[in-house]
Amino acid sequence: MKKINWIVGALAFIMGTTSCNQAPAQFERTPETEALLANLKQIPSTGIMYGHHDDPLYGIGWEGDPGRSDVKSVCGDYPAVMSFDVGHIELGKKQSLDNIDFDIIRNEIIAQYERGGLNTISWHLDNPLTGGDSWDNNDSTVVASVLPGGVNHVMFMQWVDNLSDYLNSLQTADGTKVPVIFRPWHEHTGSWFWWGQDLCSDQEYKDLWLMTYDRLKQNGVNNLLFAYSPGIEPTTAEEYLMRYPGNDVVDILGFDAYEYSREQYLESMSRSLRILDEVGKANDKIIAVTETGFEAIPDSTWWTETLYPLIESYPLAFVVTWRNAREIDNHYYAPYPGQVSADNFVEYYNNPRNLFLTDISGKLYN
Ligand code: BMA
Repeated sequence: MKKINWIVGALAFIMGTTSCNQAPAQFERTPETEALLANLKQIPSTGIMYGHHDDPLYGIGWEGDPGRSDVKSVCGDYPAVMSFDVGHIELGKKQSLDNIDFDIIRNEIIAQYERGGLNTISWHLDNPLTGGDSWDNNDSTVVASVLPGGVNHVMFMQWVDNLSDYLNSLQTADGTKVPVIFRPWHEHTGSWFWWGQDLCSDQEYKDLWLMTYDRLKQNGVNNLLFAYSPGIEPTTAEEYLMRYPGNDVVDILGFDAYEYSREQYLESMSRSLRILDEVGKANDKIIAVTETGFEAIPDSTWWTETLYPLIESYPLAFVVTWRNAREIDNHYYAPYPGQVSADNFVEYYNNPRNLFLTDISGKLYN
């Protein structure tokens, strides 16, 4: 044991002294994850993948029906990207914050991988200081409390360990780990989450990201690409990058933007896309609209007359719309059969530049 430690130490010393300006060690990714990273860079030359949060879990008027998806019911194909949330995995709970069994989420993540699609995961975790939820933003010492030396540091590391176990458990029957895009600490340029703009300093935010990244790495989680996704608050590339934790710990750049009025959406999307494109090119990163949508899609031509014209000229890998809640009235962001924008969604689907599962299956992991 001692001897091995000594050899490892000596090797680390030699490597440290032979290469200068070495970046922090990166994840040793699985081959499938490495292939995904390379393939995602090629996606924009063919089009933009469409994604939907919680797509196969539930929809309008149903929950847990095998193979069902509101998107598929409307256009005949699954989304290329499925987004999931692992809020409450940190607590060791059986169910997520949206009351879905983590075992079911795991099965759907594996199923989406096996049919050739992409998965992305967000984390609406609880507030570790107050015991409230992600949106409990009354205390601005929460981030500091989980950093080294903070009163919640030890507990928080356990939370990341619980998350790590789950991410490591995303495996097919033959033991292949499913690559996922992990999107932690999102919308941090707003102040509605406990890790938001007014709730911590720039340095505390970066430290939070790096600490999470390092712990996942130590725990052997090697099936992740990392996505950085502020909200629409940044007005310049500098502001977008104000809390950026670094090119070696981020693979995908994005932002989250919602429509509340058409004018506001056109303005914020145009600005955020311009900034994203600029920062993406400067840092050689994949870019994506990590969350978007118009709640209850009351606009019958939203897909082809609002969303598509905004995104079409940008080299985006994907655009994800939020969930079709089965438990909250009018909280949905993809159409279902009969919904007012359903026909228009089929038109969006028929545009060969909008990529769904059958367009990308077989092209992401090898
Ligand atoms: C929000 C809403 C909530 C949900 C949360 C996490 O935007 O959809 O109802 O709990 O996302 O999925």
